Amino acid sequence: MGGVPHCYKVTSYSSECESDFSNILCATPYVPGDLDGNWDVELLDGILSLKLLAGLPPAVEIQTCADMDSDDTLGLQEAIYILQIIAEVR
Ligand SMILES: [Ca+2]
Ligand SMILES: [Ca+2]
Repeated sequence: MGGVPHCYKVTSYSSECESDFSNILCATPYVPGDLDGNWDVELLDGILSLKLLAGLPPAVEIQTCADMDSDDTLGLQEAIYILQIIAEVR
């Protein structure tokens, strides 16, 4: 699993005219459960999620976009989600 950048440039059509293209804009989607931001959900993410639950300081910067249920918190749901991915049951 990995985040692949999506890049776009846009133009506008109206009847017979076309505008110039815009500058290229790129965005890379986040990976739910990827707490360390390496574009993969793996054992380290599971360990980080359990450390967060225990109130221990993480060894790396946590990616808040890893929130998989959109409740703006990283907690038990993420830990379960990550462990299910690691165990290949999800
Ligand atoms: Ca990761
Ligand atoms: Ca959450």
